[in-house]
Amino acid sequence: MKRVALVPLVVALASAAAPLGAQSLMYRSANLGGTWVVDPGVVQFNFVHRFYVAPGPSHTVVNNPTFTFATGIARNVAVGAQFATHSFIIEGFTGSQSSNETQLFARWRAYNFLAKSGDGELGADWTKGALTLEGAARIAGKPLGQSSARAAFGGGFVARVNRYVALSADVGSFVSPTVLAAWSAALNLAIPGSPHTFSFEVSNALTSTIQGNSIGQSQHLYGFEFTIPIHLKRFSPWFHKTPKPIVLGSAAGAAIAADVRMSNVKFMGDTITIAAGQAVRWTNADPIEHTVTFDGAAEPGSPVIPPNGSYVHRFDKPGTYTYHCTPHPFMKGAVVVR
Ligand SMILES: [Cu+2]
Repeated sequence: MKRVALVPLVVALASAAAPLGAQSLMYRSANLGGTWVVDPGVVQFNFVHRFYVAPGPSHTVVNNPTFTFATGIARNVAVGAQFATHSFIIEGFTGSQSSNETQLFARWRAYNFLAKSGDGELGADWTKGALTLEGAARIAGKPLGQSSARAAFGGGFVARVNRYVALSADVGSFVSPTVLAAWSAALNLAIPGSPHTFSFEVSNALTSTIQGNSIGQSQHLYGFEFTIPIHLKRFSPWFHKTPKPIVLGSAAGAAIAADVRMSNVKFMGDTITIAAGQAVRWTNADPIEHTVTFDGAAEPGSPVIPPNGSYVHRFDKPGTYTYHCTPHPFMKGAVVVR
């Protein structure tokens, strides 16, 4: 009964989290998968790095990375793989020569199915304002290399302090008195002007897989996670020669009194002076998109200017018009109209 009731809440979260795209650490704690599903045309790359320092005399630093690759294959359906080294699960229990752990998965909004090991996770979360609560019910076909299936449960929260900073914590455990619960606490950061999120983490879990996130170790591990959604359409310039020039905006019959090149992610000639009734032309010489966006919406500003595109705008009223590029807010310039 409870599970059924959770599903609509998950769908509600999905739309709330959508502006941040793919998997955001602003809506997920370190050891829970959340309810993210990668969009088609996007490859999600997440990198978790955890380490601990072995006791003396060696003080060896032992590293435990987990890589996630996933992509959307349809609306609300994603497939992917996680690869972890130094897995406790493999190392400790199966007697395998390799301590690498690979987890293949398919995710349908709200449900995760693990293809390889017969593990599964039902995830749900609930967001209200600055708070997200998360829950997960997991089943492991061969937990810890043993033969009988065993259930695990996890729960956690993310509290967003503002748009860019959140705190999160979670706990997950197999239903067993002999296995230590896994926990995490993290400071999560959204990187302004980018789709990336970053976290600093403390946890007692070695690897970020369903089983790894259900088994705690005696030592504390420190580390970070970096989430990178890669939009495949960004790579199209690799396969196309110089795009044809296009002109956006309009000089409305005015003379073009100044040209500003956008190159090396800068407006070249950051302050220009024109007379009222004259126009300015911006030309994008970079292989990436830019905008000309006026501070305080003093003028309408440009749409996205593609590589080799230009934007023309006429200024009728004297004044100082400062502007920036929306994807690259550190790109700044000013037009002085006399
Ligand atoms: Cu830009």
